[in-house]
Amino acid sequence: MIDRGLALWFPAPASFTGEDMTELHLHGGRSIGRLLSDTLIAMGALPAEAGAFTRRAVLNGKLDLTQAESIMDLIEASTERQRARALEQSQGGLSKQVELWRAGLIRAAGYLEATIDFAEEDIPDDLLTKVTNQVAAICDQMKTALSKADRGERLREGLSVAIIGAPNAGKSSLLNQIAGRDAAIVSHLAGTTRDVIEVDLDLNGWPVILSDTAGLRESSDEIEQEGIRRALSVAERAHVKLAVFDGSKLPNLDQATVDLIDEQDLVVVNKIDLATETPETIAGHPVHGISASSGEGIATLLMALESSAESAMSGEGLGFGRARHRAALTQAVDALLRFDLSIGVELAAEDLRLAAAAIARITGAIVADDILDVVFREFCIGK
Ligand SMILES: Nc1nc2c(ncn2[C@@H]2O[C@H](COP(=O)(O)OP(=O)(O)OP(=O)(O)O)[C@@H](O)[C@H]2O)c(=O)[nH]1
Ligand SMILES: [Mg+2]
Repeated sequence: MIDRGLALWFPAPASFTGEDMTELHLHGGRSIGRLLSDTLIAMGALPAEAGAFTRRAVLNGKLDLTQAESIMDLIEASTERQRARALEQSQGGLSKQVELWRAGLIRAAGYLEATIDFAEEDIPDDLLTKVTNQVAAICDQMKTALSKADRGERLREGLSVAIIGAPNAGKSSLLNQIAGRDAAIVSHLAGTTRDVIEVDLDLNGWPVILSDTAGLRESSDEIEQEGIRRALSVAERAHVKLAVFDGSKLPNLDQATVDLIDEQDLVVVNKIDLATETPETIAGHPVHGISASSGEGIATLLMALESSAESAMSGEGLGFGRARHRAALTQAVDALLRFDLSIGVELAAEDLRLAAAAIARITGAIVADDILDVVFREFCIGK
């Protein structure tokens, strides 16, 4: 006797994995769990590895790989839009798209191969035109999907936004004001922040990772230099930068910050309580006047950040947002760009088959163990 509990029996094939399964529900004490698993292992059971259940579901044809990935995305979704996206993918939308492309390519290859035994003059002219047009259309659709893959990836992982600016501009105060808590140390001493401090935000369902960084200046302090190096590297990788200027120093603008402003960035003048006159634009960008200490102007700035997030992550057909999907799509597109009837029908058909095989790896219609390992490594145990 270990405990009193509940055994739930899920007979095949309607269970999650498609196999006979039993769940044992016991009281949550650690010693109960340990004794139960020791007992089961002694009886010959094996402990589950990461993603073992979903992997079985895939191998038994209950789910394809994109649906398995969407389960992981659902578990990790922290905002509403991430959840909705993951749920949509779990319903098999990606798989349908991949299957349409794959079936189209296989059919086209079949048509070409059927003409191999024909004398050249017997091949209907419009057949070759039809195949060429169809291949071009599929290639265009794949290129469009590839061009949207970045947006899909951003939605899954969150938009990275870096706060940059001169020391004392009020970057940490801004981070704290937005986060609604004292996440970063604020002080009147220039050069306070050294480490990069990250805060997760949910802007109306759009996931954003906001980073506070060290103030940019020449410094002889070794630790501060390292902080500035990190600040610049975060700024370089960020999707959007919030360039913060010190309103009390106007009309002086920190040139190092001005130089880092890119098209998609937002420009902020802080300490408007101390500023006499704020410029309307800096580096061609409209200026958001705020006071990080009082909160004035923050709501408007957040609305601007939300629309940046929306334009960076919204849209239809964003499902192919994993490195694995992108690699397969790129390979397929490469094969289709190579496709050329003038090199001979047989070789051309081979390129179509290569493209079909590449694309099939996305759903796992053709699946190798190493791909399964990559997908399920990220799962937690028990899923
Ligand atoms: N008057 C006024 N003071 C502010 C405002 N925002 C920040 N401060 C003050 O400015 C000083 C610097 O603020 P921080 O947020 O530490 O500045 P920082 O840009 O993070 O500075 P470093 O970490 O050194 O790069 C602190 O004394 C803040 O209280 C503001 O809107 N108005
Ligand atoms: Mg700081």
